[in-house]
Amino acid sequence: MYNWDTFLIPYKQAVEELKIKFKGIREQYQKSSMHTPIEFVTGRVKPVTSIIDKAKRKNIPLTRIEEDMQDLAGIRIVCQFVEDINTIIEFIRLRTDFKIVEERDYINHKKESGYRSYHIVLKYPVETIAGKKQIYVELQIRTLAMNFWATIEHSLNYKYSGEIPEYFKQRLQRAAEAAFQLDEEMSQIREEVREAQQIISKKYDRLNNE
Ligand code: 0O2
Ligand code: 0O2
Repeated sequence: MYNWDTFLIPYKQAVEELKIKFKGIREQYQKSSMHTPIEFVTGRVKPVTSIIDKAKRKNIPLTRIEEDMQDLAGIRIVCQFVEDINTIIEFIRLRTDFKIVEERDYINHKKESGYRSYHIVLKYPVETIAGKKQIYVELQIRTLAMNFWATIEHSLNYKYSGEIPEYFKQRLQRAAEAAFQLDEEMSQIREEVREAQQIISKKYDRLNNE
């Protein structure tokens, strides 16, 4: 019997550490006068049932999971504007606490489903009682609109066990285009939105300091 709890400890730790790091960045931006490119950060370790399902689907033997399944640890960074995604990517490329292994641009090259997101696979060092262990972590960076679409599509995929009826698939593709248009529209008025957000944030700071 495979001891999943023990196997997943370093992944859990990596998710917790990276969540703290990215939330820290968000807080620093919030306290500065700059626009915050991170709206929120979530993280998860892939549930064991999903690991087993994916391993079966992709013919990955259990002994190869560590190497061949790169999203056991996942971090999602959600932004307001598409431009924020580039800011985050540039920022991640400059960091020295992990190594980038691969980048997948599903924003300029959307998936057939309509899915858009920017994926970065990292090798992240975790300190364990047996020494340093390098593990893969998948970062998904996307806008609120992309996240909305992906969340809905993910639940439909779950409902239909990955076999969404053609009729819904087409509607989802259209919805993905609508989300893309929404991102474009928002980008065009982003300076206006940013100024409004700065005014609100200054007002809250003043109230909190009174
Ligand atoms: P704050 O003040 O926003 O940082 P956790 O263990 O709580 O850190 P977890 O379990 O990885 O987080 O993920 P979870 O619970 O899905 O969400 C993490 C954070 O993202 C939570 O904030 C949520 O409020 C926030 N979040 C999730 N979905 C949305 C969303 O659609 N919109 C917005 N604005 N935020 C969202 P924190 O970390 O508790 O607090
Ligand atoms: P979950 O439930 O999100 O944890 P794949 O070959 O597609 O299985 P691969 O090659 O490991 O995946 O990497 P990829 O495609 O870069 O990233 C896979 C992850 O991206 C998925 O994880 C999803 O989180 C997300 N994703 C990719 N395509 C879609 C899509 O069409 N719709 C939605 N909603 N999400 C997508 P998992 O393994 O599906 O699991």
